[in-house]
Amino acid sequence: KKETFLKEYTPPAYLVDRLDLRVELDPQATRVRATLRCRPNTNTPVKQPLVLNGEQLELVRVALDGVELSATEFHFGDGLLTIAQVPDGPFMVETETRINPAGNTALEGLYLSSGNYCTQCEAEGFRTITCFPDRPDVMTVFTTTIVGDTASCPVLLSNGNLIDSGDLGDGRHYATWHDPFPKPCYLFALVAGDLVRISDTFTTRSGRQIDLHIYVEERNRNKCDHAMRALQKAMRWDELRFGREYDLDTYMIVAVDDFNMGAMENKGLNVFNSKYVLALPETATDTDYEGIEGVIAHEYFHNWTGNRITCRDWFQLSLKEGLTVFRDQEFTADMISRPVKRIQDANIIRSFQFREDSGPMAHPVRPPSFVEINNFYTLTVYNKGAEVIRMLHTLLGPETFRRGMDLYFERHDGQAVTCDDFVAAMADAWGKDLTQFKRWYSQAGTPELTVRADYDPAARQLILTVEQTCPPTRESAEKLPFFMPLAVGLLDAQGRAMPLENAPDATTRVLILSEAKQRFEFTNIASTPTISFLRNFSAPVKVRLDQSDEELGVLMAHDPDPFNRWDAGQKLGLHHLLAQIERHQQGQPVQVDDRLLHGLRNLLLDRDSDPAFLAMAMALPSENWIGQQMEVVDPVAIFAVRQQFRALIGQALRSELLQGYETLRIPGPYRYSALDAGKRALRNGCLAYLLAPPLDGVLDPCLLHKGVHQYRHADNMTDAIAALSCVVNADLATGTELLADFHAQWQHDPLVVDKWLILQAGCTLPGTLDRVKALTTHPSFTYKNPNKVRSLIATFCATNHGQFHAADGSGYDFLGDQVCLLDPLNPQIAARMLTPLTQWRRYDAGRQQLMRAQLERIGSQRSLSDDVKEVVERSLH
Ligand code: B3K
Ligand code: ZN
Repeated sequence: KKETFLKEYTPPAYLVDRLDLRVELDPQATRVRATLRCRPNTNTPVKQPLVLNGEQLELVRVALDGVELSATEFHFGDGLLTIAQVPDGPFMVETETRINPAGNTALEGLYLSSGNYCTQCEAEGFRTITCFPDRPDVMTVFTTTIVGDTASCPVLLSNGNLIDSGDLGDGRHYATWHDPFPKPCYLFALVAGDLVRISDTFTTRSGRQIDLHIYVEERNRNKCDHAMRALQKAMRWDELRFGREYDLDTYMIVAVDDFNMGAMENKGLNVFNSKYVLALPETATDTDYEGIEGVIAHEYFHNWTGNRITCRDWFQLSLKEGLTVFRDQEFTADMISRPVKRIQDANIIRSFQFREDSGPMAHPVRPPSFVEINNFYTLTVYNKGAEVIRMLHTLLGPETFRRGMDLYFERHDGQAVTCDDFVAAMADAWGKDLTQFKRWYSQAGTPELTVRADYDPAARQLILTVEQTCPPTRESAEKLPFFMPLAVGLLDAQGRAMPLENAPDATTRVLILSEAKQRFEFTNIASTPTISFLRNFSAPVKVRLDQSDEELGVLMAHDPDPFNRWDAGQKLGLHHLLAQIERHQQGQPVQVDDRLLHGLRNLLLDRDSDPAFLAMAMALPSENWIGQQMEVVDPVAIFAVRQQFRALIGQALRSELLQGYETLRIPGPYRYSALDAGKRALRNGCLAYLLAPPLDGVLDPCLLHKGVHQYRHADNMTDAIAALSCVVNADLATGTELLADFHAQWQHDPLVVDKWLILQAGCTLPGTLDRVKALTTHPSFTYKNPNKVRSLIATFCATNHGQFHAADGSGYDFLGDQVCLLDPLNPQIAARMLTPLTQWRRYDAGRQQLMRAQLERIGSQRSLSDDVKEVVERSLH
């Protein structure tokens, strides 16, 4: 594949108004007949040949306006079907192709999962089903007839409305679906198989009744309640918050076990990874419940942001993804807790997106080019893209932002548009120019702010001087200044919020930074303030602002902005962790500072704050975030010191932790609610500190017993897995025994088996790599299922830093092997697994060399996928 460039975009030469598909299912030889009603696009002046995409399919027949074409009248090869001579006006093309769903392990296009047929077409999978202009700016009305075996495929589904069905008398039956909304082919879906249907309804605010159907395998019939409730909540929320109503009469969700990502928003027929649908208290954790609610909502919200208004080309991916992530974040904030959700999302940006932004895969929210688009479904496009939308929301304010959204829907419904179109609607609603703001779409890298505070008591004035820089990235060495909102508050020595002039709520001022260096004055400031900078993480940037432990203590105890209250604790933790990592590297013993212990003790004694917030405030900064503060990342030292901190904190705060553990117990049976989930998180956080293995290696047996007891008596997966995880990471013998028990109990449930794999791959006791290697041949593991691969391989390579980064390179060697093994099966997953190696430049010379060697080894494989090749090449050059 060649690199594709945004600047080379040209409109399609031909449009397809209607597509009639007839798909006759067969595991090895599915026959697809397609009828395309085409017409020249008036936007393209010169007459051109008709070029359709078509890959991995056998072409049986091509006809133009009813006449079969001879071999000289068309060309089929290199992924394209070209017909040189087509009529000037509208015309009809028919093709017949044959495909092999059973042989499709890449899980793109039409494939089988547990014997059921399903499809994944985004981004460019439709071309492996039939010949078609596979680009999102060709929007077509689809009519799809599916023919399948009556016995093995009682259910036949596609987008839109069922308009016909019947028996063919030969052991087969058929169903015809019509989708009245023109759509790009990436939103096409087909599902066929032996599934059961769970039904409910939703009445829209205009009084239309929508049928809601969730299709699952029989064994999962009882696990869909939470997903159904989530869908209803999302539908209501989008009406209330954004005035958006559902448009078809039926909304279908299908859960399959084999899926490359979380889920897919196909029009009227979402296909989901079963991980984001199925839940029972005894099989799913609070985190799973929250994830299901969020992903169901995300896919539902795409119906307006993605489907009704779609992307002109794949460079505009963030148009739908950044915006839809913003929408699902807002939804979850309303469902659980706004501050907690904000902290989670900011953590994702800082721990993972910042790292992507500083590595070889760094790209702007709108990438200027790509080889394999599947490699650009990234944290930058999704999560930084959502931060960009959030900055607009902060700049415009909620009402103006809503008017901007309304304008966007009004102007572009039914169109395939660009990020510029979206920003233009916002600019018009605001009445201000957003040209500079759009640099967020074209410049990669994380801006770094250096903040200086000068307080003049005589003048009662504070001057904040903010300088912004942005490191060079592949697409540009020199960066122009970004335009961003900086929310700032000031606290006095007692921790009281100081009144501010020009602050909408009197205590938080939103500064607008647009220059490389800018001064901001705060007048009438009575005493030396403590600065609460970047409240609510108002821009996705790194901040350098010197603050003492005392100042951080004030913020930690009193900042009315929950994000900064949490962040002050993180900064305090970070400060001490980094100091001790340096000591550790010099061979000195690790100590935990009293101020940190004091802060943590206060959290444990806090009976007023939201327990979910306290649980996050209790957690030490992630290994990834710590690593980003270091010139040369020392993953083993980071792990060791952080681990020792946890053990020392567990010892020093033992009685408070035990007390927290006892008092947070929730009476009665498990129920998923944000409050209960928060309590469980805090209580299990206490348990994790108590069971953190101490330096001398012997854990108090009575503490270990608490973990075993909780595991054995839990009535829900959240508490069971939390306890099991503590035990597995504290004591090898007991952990192994409980893991065997867990497997015996749950081996029939694939999603629970994933958890069993995750615990083992994440185990921080020595020897994990050997156990992971052994598990690759365990009957409960298969390379063909992406969830299994992520659970075992990605958990070890991307989260078990202490062992993956073993100085002898054994972890890197293992990952090299795994990528080579996966690439021929599933290139998308293979390329994802590669991520940890892309970071090689961040480590010491020895590790750099070992990681590089693996990249080179992978790169030298014969017949490497475009997916893996692109990541390897960008990483090495
Ligand atoms: N749009 C899909 C992702 C498709 C990924 C293709 N490699 C899910 C989502 O973002 O909602
Ligand atoms: Zn999405």
